[in-house]
Amino acid sequence: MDRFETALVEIVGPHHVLTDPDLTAAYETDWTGRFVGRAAAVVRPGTTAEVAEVMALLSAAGRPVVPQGGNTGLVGGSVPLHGEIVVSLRRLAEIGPVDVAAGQVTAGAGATPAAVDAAAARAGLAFGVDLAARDSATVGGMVATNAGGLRMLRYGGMRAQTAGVEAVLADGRVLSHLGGLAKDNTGYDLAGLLAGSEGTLAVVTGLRLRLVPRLEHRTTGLLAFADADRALEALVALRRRLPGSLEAVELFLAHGVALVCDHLRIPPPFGRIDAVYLLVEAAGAHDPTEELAEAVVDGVGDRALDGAIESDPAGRARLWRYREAHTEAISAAGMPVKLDVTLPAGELAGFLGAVCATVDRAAPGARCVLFGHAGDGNVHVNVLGADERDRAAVVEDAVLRLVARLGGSISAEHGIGTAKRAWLHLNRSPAEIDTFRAIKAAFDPAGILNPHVLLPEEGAAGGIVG
Ligand code: 2HG
Ligand code: ZN
Repeated sequence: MDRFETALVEIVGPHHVLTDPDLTAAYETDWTGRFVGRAAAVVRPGTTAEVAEVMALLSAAGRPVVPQGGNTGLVGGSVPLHGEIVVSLRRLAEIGPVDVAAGQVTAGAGATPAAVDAAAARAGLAFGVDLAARDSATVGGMVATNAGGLRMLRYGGMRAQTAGVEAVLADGRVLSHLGGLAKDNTGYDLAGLLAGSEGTLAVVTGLRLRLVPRLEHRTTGLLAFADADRALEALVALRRRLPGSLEAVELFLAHGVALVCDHLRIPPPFGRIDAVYLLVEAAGAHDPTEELAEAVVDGVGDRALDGAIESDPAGRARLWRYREAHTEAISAAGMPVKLDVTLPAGELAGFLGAVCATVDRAAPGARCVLFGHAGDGNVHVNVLGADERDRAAVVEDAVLRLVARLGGSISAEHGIGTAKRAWLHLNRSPAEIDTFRAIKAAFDPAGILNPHVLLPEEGAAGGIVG
């Protein structure tokens, strides 16, 4: 063990500095298996004070760091691709008592959203962000990437849930602003800035999270359509008719359902595979089943080919699995190239109709699977059979340029990570990127925090195809 490792061990204890490749492997590969690195070491501090000491040591030694939560990210932003030291925040999982009066809770960065929601439930409240990785993602990682999830439509994403933040600066100083006051105009909104900063500005160690009322009555509907135009017209009608109870409107298509059905060995909805599906969830203090049924009959009408509504947990889960199993079913079929984009509402149908042809031109024979959060205009474009490096880059370039031409965002909710940094210029002007660099330099002058993430490489022309 060298002097540096000995110093780390003195801070966090011998069991929490990992260098054995068998032990570090899980921290070095992202969920998709597409981004694989090798960490100089994995350090697992157990308190904010330990994170501060670790950062002071790493900063003095000029050692680059990748902060890591649940490592469920999809853009290569939390793995040590350049031999960095991984600082895992998972042990900071403590959740404080729910402050019922404020409707808030203080949680360690390593708490999972499921654990925060369970704590909130005991006080009759809920955590407003829900996503498929609810048992393995961490709230610290979710604020670092400003995760969106399944209920973004109703409650907003992680930035909206964050009433305060505690974070350790690169040099080990601690920023702590966890009071959660409803009104607090005392200068820059550092919590808002850290949301979406992807570990490049500071290491998030704790959060003051807003909670939402726990709505005990929930109803889920699945609707099948012959095309995207009709599905998106139905989305507009449902939003209009369910302003107080609509919680999610999710989208998936024939090729995704076919993969899910193969993977889970279940029959397709309504006994056949249709072109486009919307999964709709309404929730309220009173049973919204009738309201949803009326909205479907009167608002959607014969635009839909078929539909089902389920209110009991087992029935709802049966409908949700067609949507939630997409990521897993796609990964079971190969190593996907993942794109996560938002389109303006008026461009969504056109994009859904055009993007797979764009993928096919870029990588003939690749399989294009589309699904996502229709209510937010957010499409997950997953491409199978294009993971070979050059082929992946050509697909990414073609799709992201199409998105930018249509006025969309090249990263809706997964972040930029290492995967999308070459294309940041499609959405952000030189003046914005210069401002990002100035902010980065103010927080982390030595540039040791996630140095290969988010910001384009200095001097890079941007994109890979002219
Ligand atoms: C989801 O909406 C996640 O299920 C994952 O954002 C998306 O696997 C993906 O591409
Ligand atoms: Zn998503």
